[in-house]
This record gives sequence, C-alpha cells and structure tokens, in this order.
Amino acid sequence: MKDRSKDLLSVEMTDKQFIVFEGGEGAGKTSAIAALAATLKAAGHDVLLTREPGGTPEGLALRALLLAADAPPWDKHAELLLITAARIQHVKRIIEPALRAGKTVLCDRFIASTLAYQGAGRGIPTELIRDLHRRLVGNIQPDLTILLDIDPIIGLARSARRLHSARLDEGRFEALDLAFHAQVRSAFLAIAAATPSVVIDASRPLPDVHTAVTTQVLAWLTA
Ligand code: Z5A
Repeated sequence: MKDRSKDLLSVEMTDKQFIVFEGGEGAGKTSAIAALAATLKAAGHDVLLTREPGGTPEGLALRALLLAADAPPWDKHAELLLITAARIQHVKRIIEPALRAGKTVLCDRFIASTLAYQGAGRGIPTELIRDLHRRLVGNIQPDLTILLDIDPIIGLARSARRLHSARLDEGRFEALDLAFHAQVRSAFLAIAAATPSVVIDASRPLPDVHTAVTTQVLAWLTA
C-alpha cells in the first residue's frame, strides 16, 4: 500500500500489511483466508481478519440489505453508494487503525470487487468508482491481492450448496445470469494483471489452493 493518505503515515507501517482476497462466488476465499490467517499467526504476525460488505456492525446491516435474495431492487448507483458507505466505515474504523497498529490485515473482498461487480457487471463507469474511492475512502489500496480464479459454473454450484446447507439468505448476486458472472471474472483477471496480485487456480482441491496461497504469500512477505 505505497500510496496511503498522508495521515496514515506511521513508523509501524510497512507496504506488506494489507492483503485482500478476491474472486467470484464459491472461489473458496473464506476458507483460504482463514488458513492463511492461521499460518501467519503461527509465524508471529498480529493478524486482523475482516470482510466486505461487513467488517463493522453498520457494514453488516448494509450487507443484509444488499445481499438478501429478496433485497429491494437497488438502482445500480444506490447499490454502489451503499457498498461505498460500508467501505468508508470499515476503512476508517477498522482497517486504518489496524494498519497503524502494525497488524497484518487480511480482507475478504475490497475495491476490486466493486470494479468487477458494479463496474463490469452492472455497467457503472470504472472511473466513477475509482473517483468515489479516491475522494471518499482515501488512497488506500491493497499491498497484495490474492485472486482465486474460478469458472463461474463451478463456483456458483459450490456457492449454492453452501448457501443451502448454511441456510444463508444471501443469494442476490448468485441469482444473476452466467454472462454477468463471466464479465465479473474477466474484470478480476484484468485488475489482477494491472496491480500487485497473484492469481491462483481455485478449481483445484481445497488443500492445494491453501498451499498455493500460503506459499505465495510467505514468499512475497520475505522477498
Ligand atoms: N459485492 C459487490 O457486489 N461489490 C463489492 O464491492 C463487494 C461485494 C465487496 C458477497 O460477497 C457478495 O457481495 C458478492 C459480491 C458482492 N457476491 N455474491 N454473492 P461474499 O464474498 O461475502 O460472498 P460470496 O463470494 O458469495 O461467498 P462464497 O460463495 O462463500 O465464496 P467464497 O468465500 O469464495 O467461498 P467459500 O465460502 O470458501 O466456499 C464456498 C463453498 O465451496 C464451501 O462449501 C466450500 O467448502 C466449497 N469450496 C471452496 N473451495 C473449494 C475447492 N477448492 N474444492 C471444493 N470445494 C470448495
């Protein structure tokens, strides 16, 4: 995170603290991020594990409004503003203080998800999304992004099984058609190619994905 706001500058901070996981539905972010957190904690890192939308009580309330299968038919710009509102709270109240305290922050989704879902998926110009981020959230960008890349046909099937077995009412995005999810996947790959990222084939068995994530992150941390 080389270009954080000036008010973030602190002796404890490095440019290897803010790691974000991205990917389509059912890519395996939740379990991969937990596995990485355990490895980093065992190696002595002070780790904060968080996610979007969510990360704060108000973010969780917005998450429910955004993701419920029977959520209101949000206008795409209203959806963007709700996601941005949740992110502002999350960054100001949770992420920035943790980074200043020297923690390693592992975040499940961040701005690339907005560029992929609201930009490529919903059709909002990415410049508007980037501008909102710069003006309202700040200059915060991930130091490293782990993109778990998955064919949406495989990912959506996994996600449907998880939502069903956990009885989760968060299926609004899963209900969108395959073309939407294919656009989201392409956008994630394009963003990863243009930013500090590693792309991991998430169609492999779970232990292989976890090993690939851990190996790549430990190599990056010590490079
Ligand atoms: N959203 C947005 O539009 N704009 C934004 O800016 C942000 C978000 C931040 C919720 O995200 C939604 O928010 C998201 C976009 C929107 N779309 N949806 N829905 P989320 O990350 O909270 O939800 P998700 O992506 O749907 O979560 P998910 O399906 O749980 O995905 P995951 O965390 O990547 O996967 P998982 O829970 O670890 O695994 C899912 C299931 O697959 C589970 O049963 C696993 O055991 C299984 N799995 C995972 N990996 C494997 C492998 N390798 N083999 C076999 N089975 C596996």
